[in-house]
Amino acid sequence: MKSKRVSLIIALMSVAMCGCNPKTQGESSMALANDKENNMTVESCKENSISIDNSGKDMSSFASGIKTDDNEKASDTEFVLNDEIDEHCPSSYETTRKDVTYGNFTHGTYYSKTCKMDRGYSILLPSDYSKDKKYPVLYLLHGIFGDEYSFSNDKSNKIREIEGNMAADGLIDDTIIVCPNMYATSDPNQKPGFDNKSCIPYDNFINDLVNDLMPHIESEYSVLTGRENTYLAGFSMGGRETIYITLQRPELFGYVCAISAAPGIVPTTDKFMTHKGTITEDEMKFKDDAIKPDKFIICCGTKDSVVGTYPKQYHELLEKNGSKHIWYEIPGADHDNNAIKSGLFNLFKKIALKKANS
Ligand code: FER
Repeated sequence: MKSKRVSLIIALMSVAMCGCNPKTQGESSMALANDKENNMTVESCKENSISIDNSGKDMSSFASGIKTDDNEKASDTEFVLNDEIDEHCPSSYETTRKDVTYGNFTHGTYYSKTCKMDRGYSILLPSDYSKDKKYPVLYLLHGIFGDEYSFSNDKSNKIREIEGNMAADGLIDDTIIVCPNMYATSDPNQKPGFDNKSCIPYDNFINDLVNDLMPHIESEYSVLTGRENTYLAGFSMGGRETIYITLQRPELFGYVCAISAAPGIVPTTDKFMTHKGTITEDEMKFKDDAIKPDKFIICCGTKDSVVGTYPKQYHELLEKNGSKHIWYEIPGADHDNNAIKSGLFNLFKKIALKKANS
């Protein structure tokens, strides 16, 4: 697991070596490394933007978090269903249990009118998925350079275990988890990168999600519809789009969690690039008459080496603009699976509390 962490650190160093961003945030004090050892190649570094050739390189540390040891930072304290946030996912919910049959990931495609092409998604279906039942749905968005396999191929995020164990304990109903490809471009040759043009498809995902993917899922699978049964979560770039989508379409999602959200919703410059932003700081809020999510969680690790304190800044902006949400920090977590597990667990815990009270 250390090798992945080292490769992310080296990757970040190669970006820092460009030295093109004067205003940086949360930079680590790392020694310079030989370029040849780098896990990704910095191809150009001009006008505060960096293009990175990600072809064939392992970018999974961005897409689904830095890998950590199983159960590292898991909490052993006894779980109590209440309205409190548990900073870490309790180990009893992220551990594989012998008596639980977990859901399985499968893959599907849909035609996207937004992107004018077929697009893929991974979908976690409960082990006893049946057309005779209807299930709530969580849309779970990956990080930059990711795709629909980022979460399903990474066994250390414990998505199956957390959903399966909480359902087995009767805390939540069996829930379908859809992991889309969030890069909503109509140009098959366009690739993600740390520059504004390469990020447009991420901000375009809202159109693909609402107009193409959600209708597809609702017609192809036995799902409950409506905001009470429709949840949204995302990690890093997926966390950024989770916040953006929630502010634009708050009536669609009852329960939302943005984990370690990346910068760029509002204008800023971080160590990777200068972000034009999609909305202004004043627009970072729900519209006055909006139907809002029941719970809107924003969280981040206290040791996040990639997005630093940007999630906290989103929280502060939302607070300043009077938009209700829950903010918490995950002690000791980096840009990693401890943050993902914590965010997912607390999202489901809020859903569990609603179920218990209904
Ligand atoms: C950035 C910092 C972080 C950024 C994206 C990220 C597009 C995303 C990281 C991830 O998804 O892991 O400035 O700009």
